[in-house]
Amino acid sequence: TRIVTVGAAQLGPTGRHEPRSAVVKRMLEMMRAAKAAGCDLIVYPEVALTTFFPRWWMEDQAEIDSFFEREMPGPETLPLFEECLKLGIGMSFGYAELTEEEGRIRHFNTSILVDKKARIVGKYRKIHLPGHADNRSQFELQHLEKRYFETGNLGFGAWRTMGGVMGMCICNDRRWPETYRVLGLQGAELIMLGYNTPTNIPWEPIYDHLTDFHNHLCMQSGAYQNSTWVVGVAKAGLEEGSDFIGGSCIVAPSGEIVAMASTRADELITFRCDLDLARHNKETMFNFALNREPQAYGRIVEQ
Ligand code: CDT
Repeated sequence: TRIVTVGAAQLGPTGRHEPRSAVVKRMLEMMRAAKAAGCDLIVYPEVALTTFFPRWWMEDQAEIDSFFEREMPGPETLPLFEECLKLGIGMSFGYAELTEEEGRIRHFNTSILVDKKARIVGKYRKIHLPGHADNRSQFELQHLEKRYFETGNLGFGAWRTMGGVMGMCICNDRRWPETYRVLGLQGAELIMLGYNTPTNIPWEPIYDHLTDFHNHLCMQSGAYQNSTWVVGVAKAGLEEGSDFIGGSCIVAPSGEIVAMASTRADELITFRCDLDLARHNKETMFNFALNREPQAYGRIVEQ
């Protein structure tokens, strides 16, 4: 057995003017609880440090940038890293990243993986950006990720750390089978992802009644089809008018949900994940080397 005890740290709503220090305090409380519960690793949601700002159309770049982190760790996030080091626990969380690359300012929806020595060992920038870039002002709540973020430019990475092969993706990525497969092809045994998912998409309401079902459906199938653990962590509850689903969960390589949050507030769920369980189906049903037929899959990567 290779046990990695994981804490999925669901966050309840965060207000527009709630300072990062207040969110970090909540995150630290859950980190201490996770350590007390024997966790090796704690996973927080997408854009964990602020409210989920892409719901608003904004034009003032300074206002937009106020939701982004220019350094990681920065002064407000350093306590998370210090506590990681003190407790000897790994962590992953999402944040809006502002960086200068190729001589220009860039904005990404990012998550990082931090090891038990508080070193950033993995970084992922969201590839499947949902929503729209145009102003749909007829709707009180929009979803402007395509306006505020660039498509991630780091690919889907997997990292050998904490005794296993770890992957990350972010929210809408979980709905795409290619995400898990590209991670699975790198041997991922545990995939961490955070999400901010509204119960209602005003311009596309056809499946609103199935939001929770689709949330679990895609993570469970991704876990099973690639024989990997999946840890899905929500920002949940009523946040500035957005009604976000909860349902944070830990999914086993069998596709079964083995732990699930029951509230839509700050809530920690934990599970002892045996990474060796991921090995079974990687060697049998989903032995990729033996059973995949990539010569028939060409259309998947056609533009
Ligand atoms: N954050 C995020 O990616 N949310 C999307 C909802 C998009 S609604 C246009 C999701 O896939 O859950």
